[in-house]
Formats: sequence, C-alpha cells, structure tokens
Amino acid sequence: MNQQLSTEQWQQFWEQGYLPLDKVVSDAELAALQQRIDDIMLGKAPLDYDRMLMQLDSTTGKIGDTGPQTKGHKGATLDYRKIQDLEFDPLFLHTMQQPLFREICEVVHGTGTAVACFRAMFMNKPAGKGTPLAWHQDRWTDLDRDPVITIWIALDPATIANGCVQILPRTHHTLINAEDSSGFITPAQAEAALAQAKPIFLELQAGEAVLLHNWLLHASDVNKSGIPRRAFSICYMEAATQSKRGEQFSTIFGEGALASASVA
Ligand SMILES: O=C(O)CCC(=O)C(=O)O
Repeated sequence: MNQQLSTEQWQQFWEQGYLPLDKVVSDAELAALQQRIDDIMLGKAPLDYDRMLMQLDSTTGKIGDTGPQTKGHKGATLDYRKIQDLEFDPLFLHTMQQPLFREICEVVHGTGTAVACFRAMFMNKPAGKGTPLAWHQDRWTDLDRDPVITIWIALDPATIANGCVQILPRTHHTLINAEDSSGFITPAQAEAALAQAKPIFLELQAGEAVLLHNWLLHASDVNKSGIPRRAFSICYMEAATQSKRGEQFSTIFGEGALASASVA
C-alpha cells in the first residue's frame, strides 16, 4: 500500500508514542495472511516448523498457564497465543518489507542503515478465550541497545470486546524499571500511571496498523467476543544489534536482507 507519513504524523508519534497507520494491506493480502496463519496453526503450511517459536494459549485465562515458548508445532489447533519467526514465511515477509515500513525504519534508524527484526510475531486471542497481558513496556535487557519501534497489524477487527491493545499515551519517554528485563510494571506503578493518563483502546479495522514506540505502556485483555483477535506485529531494530545470548536476527532491509525466494 502506498502511504507517506507527514511531519505532523511523526510529531504525533514522537510526542504520544503511537501513530495509527490506516490500512497497510490490501483486502486480498489480508485474506491470504489470515488463511496462512490459520494454516500455520493447523500444521498445513509448507514451513520448517522447527524454526518457528510457537506457544499455545492458556485454557484458564491465566498468563502463568500459557504453554512453553519453544520451537516447533504443538498440535493442530487455532488456540495458539504466540507464533514468532514469521519472517521465514514469504507472505508475512512480503508484508514486512513493504515500502511504508522501509520508510518508517529509515526515519527512525537513518537512511542506509540495515534493519533487522527482533521478532515478527503473531499474537492471538482465540474467540471467547485469550489471556490478559498486564501493563508493560517492551524491552529486552540482553540486547546491546533497545529496539525502538513495533508495527502492529490487525488481522481481524480489533475491538474492546475482543481484547484490542490498550496504551497509555506519552509514557514512552521514561523507562519505568530500567533494570528489569521483562518490562512489566507493578500493580502500584500501573495504578500511578493510570492516574496520570487515560488509556486509549486501539480499535482497528482488519488490515489497519499502528506504529508503537516500544517503551509505550501497553496491555490487552481477554477476548469476550465470538471472533478471534489475530494480529501480526513486527519489532524492527538496527541490524547491528547484538544479544548477549548470541541470538541471530534476520535482516529485513539493507545488505543481506531476506528475500522471499530464499525463505519459501
Ligand atoms: O497483541 C497484544 O495483545 C499485545 C502484544 C504485546 O503486548 C507485545 O507484543 O508486547
């Protein structure tokens, strides 16, 4: 899709920590992504499942009861909570490499800077289920620098009823628990943050996206509706980013970038 962001939009992003991007995939691409993610969950996609991190959702609605976050398929069900490494699927990679996202990465990281993805992730709240995610900032202390942005794309309409993402605007200016690798804040810290700012529910049409600063406080609730809340989010970062654990990250833009032919 062809979009260019204005100076005013960038100003909103840097001041507020988020920016709605309207529709970033065509109806045909959206239908293909919806079908592909269901095929991946059902074990029907032509993919190397051993490279994909796949986590089943909890059956109790408690975050502590979600399945292990490990590589490999965990059974044919639409009740996955999280699937990562989607850059190895040509359809998802195509969406990740669209010109608007390249432009966003160039503005954030500088023209000509190679960009990798920290994670290319499906986040799901199955119909009538899902697991709440408490208020947190996205950060990972084992990286040598903090990835700045995530682009979150709704694969279904995202509504309050089905557990859309909620954000607290302007909270990205300060890292609340700088030494904590999880990014989660305490209930008391959440109460204090909620006393300062009103949460905004990011209700989106399927195919629309929002650009998020990773330090923006965000959360999401269970899905009380009859439709799933499927979403695809990409956390981009400088390709030079290194992890203390020696993790490898896929380059998305710039020298050495994945090409869809090489991941098919
Ligand atoms: O998709 C969601 O519900 C929220 C995802 C989230 O909080 C995250 O990716 O850090």
